[in-house]
Amino acid sequence: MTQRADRGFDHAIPSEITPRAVYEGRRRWLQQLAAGALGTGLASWAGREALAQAPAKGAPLPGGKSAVPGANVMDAVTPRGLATTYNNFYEFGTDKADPARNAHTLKTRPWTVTVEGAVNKPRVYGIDDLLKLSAMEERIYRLRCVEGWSMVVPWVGWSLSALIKQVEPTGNAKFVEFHTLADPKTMPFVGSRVLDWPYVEALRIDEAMHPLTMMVFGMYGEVLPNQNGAPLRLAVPWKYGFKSGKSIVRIRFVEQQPKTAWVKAGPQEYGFYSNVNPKVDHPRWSQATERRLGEDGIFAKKRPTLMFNGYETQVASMYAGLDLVKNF
Ligand SMILES: Nc1nc2c(c(=O)[nH]1)N[C@H]1C(S)=C(S)[C@@H](COP(=O)(O)O)O[C@H]1N2
Ligand SMILES: [Mo]
Repeated sequence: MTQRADRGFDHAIPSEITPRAVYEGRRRWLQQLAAGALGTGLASWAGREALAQAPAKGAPLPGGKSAVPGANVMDAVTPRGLATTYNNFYEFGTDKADPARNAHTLKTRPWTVTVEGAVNKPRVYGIDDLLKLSAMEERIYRLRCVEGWSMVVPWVGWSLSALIKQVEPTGNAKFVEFHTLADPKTMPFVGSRVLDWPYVEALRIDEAMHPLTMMVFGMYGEVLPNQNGAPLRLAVPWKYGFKSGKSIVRIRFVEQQPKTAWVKAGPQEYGFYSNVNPKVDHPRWSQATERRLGEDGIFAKKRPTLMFNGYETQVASMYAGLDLVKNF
């Protein structure tokens, strides 16, 4: 288990360095690590495919074609076996293989989502009501992790705006918080000090209302595997992956900008906005490039990271006049 350092959570944990990665390029790995080019657990994914057992197919959850502009990127889809075995879900452990190994204990029924705060119609939704709230769409989104890797996933769900409209936010609703489950009985790492649980993330109300902001119930045409955030998670494709909370239980509309779990863990490293931005480095590593899961060998060339993760046309106008270096 890793401890939280004063500067925030240290991603460079020894357990991430797989024997295969060490075998394949120990010298270059150490050089890059020393140069701060990796700084994270990046070297581990290539070995994962062989190490981890892809989960069995889940129940089918098909989605129709989406009419939302930018909803389908042309990039090759990441193999399902990688997207479901190389995960960040710290409630189940900090190693990329931990969620697939441990998340079978998560109970996704019964499940309710409390929607509250600055709304005219607060409500507690059962998961089966949420599944029917709007038509399921499949959307192929990029997800860029702050650690420097990325993937392309066919998510199944609908625009969060459908739910927001139903509860009628008041004029005081400036931000939306997403609280995720923190159950020490089923989530072995909720007792650890890695983060201040529950995992809370938040968006500005206009970001939450953006048609690309997606409430996700499935991936690859199936119900979400537990390790990917069952029974429902967010996908906010122009922001670093940590803004997309998994296993959401509470959505709260508030007036003040919330203190999110990652901002609490390291305000210098994880800003509230966390828009994917190749020009704003993480204090311990560059964000200029990324490694697409499953695409290359460990030490093959990386690809350049795109402004707003490639969703600039759709989202840039929301940040007009905002200093994106200060508001990182
Ligand atoms: N509850 C919860 N949600 C979470 C996380 C987490 O640790 N706990 N990790 C985040 C991070 S850092 C990323 S990159 C994505 C990863 O999603 P994936 O495992 O489906 O690829 O989930 C995000 N949502
Ligand atoms: Mo991430």
